[in-house]
Amino acid sequence: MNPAATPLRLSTAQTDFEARFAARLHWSSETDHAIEQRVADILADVQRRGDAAVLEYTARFDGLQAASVAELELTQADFKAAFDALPAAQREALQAAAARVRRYHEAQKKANGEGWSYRDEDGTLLGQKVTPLDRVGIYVPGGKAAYPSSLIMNAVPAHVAGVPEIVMVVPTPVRGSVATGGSGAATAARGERNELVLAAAHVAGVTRAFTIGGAQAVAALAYGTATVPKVDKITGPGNAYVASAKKRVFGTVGIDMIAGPSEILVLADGSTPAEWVAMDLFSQAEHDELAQSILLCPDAAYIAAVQAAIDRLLPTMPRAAIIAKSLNDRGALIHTRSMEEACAISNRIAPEHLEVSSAEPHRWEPLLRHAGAIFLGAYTSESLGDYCAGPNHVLPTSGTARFSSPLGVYDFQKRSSLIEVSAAGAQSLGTVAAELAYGEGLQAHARAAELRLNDVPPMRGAR
Ligand code: HSO
Ligand code: ZN
Repeated sequence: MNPAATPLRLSTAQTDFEARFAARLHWSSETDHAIEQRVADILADVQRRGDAAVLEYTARFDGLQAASVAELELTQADFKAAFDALPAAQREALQAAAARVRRYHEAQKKANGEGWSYRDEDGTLLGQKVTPLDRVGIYVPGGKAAYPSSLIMNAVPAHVAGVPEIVMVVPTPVRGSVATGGSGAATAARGERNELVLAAAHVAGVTRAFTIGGAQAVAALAYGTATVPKVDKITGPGNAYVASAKKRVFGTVGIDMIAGPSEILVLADGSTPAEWVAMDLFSQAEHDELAQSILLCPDAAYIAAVQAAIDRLLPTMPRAAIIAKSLNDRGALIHTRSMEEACAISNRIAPEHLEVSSAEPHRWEPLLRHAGAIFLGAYTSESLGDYCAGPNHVLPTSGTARFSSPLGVYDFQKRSSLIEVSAAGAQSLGTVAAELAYGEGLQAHARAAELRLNDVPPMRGAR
């Protein structure tokens, strides 16, 4: 009855450690060919037929019948009504989370989201101008993965960046009629709205919202329809269809990362109560059977204590089955020779979430180079970061923290270079540019530079 969870036990001292460790980390994001094909067809259809195609797919896949896409639009008043209808504790929690996430991203904008410039001695001005995107689309999944916290994490940085229009899409399937054509649904049925998501839209600064989803919603945002405005970038998580659609529209619009299953790596020196660490491992495992929870620790007795805590706590968890499958298939408790070795292994994994569950986290932090987010000390449960500490919870997964960063204000801004050459600057730069331009055989370039020299030389290579 009670599912058991026994993550793989490994020790860096064992001779086959490398092979077994590599096998455990392996994860392939195989793209299903059939899905790719269907998505390509949907994208092309929405591009061709616009609203009519969006309506048809929404009826077919979500069972939601509407006479027009305009009928599927939600208003700010809908967000506000959903917010007002929540219990006070939930309203306050949403507001507290949004306020902390806003403050963090405002600091991020101040630190590295503003323009800059400098002048050469001859008066030439060089700089960089930072501007927000005009319009972004935020995909919010329907069903079990509809997280109001994720909406906050996507919309707040966009809002802080100064994006004037944030368009949310969120499918609201009619119960029991998914993919059946929706014949039983009433006209303009409202579907299964997630009130907490709408309330989060109220606190996060979403401007417009449509109750559409899937590849058809991504297509509507990327190409625009008569009703859905075309956006410049689409962010937010989604299922395989949404991920495939986002990859395909990339180039027409910007996209954020394509996230893999959630991951947590705990580096423990044995000083944190074992139950705390066990629950932190559960917290990511409960997201998804494919999620990965790993403990690295130099203390064998502590590893045994964590396993005992897992055994004790698992039966109390409503999502025990998902947690057990994730820990059994992908989890690991790894005994290392030292904390230094644990840090080195963590760097090789480059985890999405890294907890340094140690009495001296600042001793180890300088050794840690690759991680989406680093949680320092026993009190810093990753879960606090998921909701309300302030930093973004959209983080690079599957080792991509080696080369990428958390979602941030910078993802909703772009930079333009600024150049203003003075009359004096044109003399020195003109000579350099002309020399290189002649070398490339581009006479017009050379001449554009030379015409601005005080002493215009004869054009080289002229016939
Ligand atoms: N840990 C997830 C985010 C999340 N957790 C949403 C709870 N709700 C991915 O980083
Ligand atoms: Zn989480």
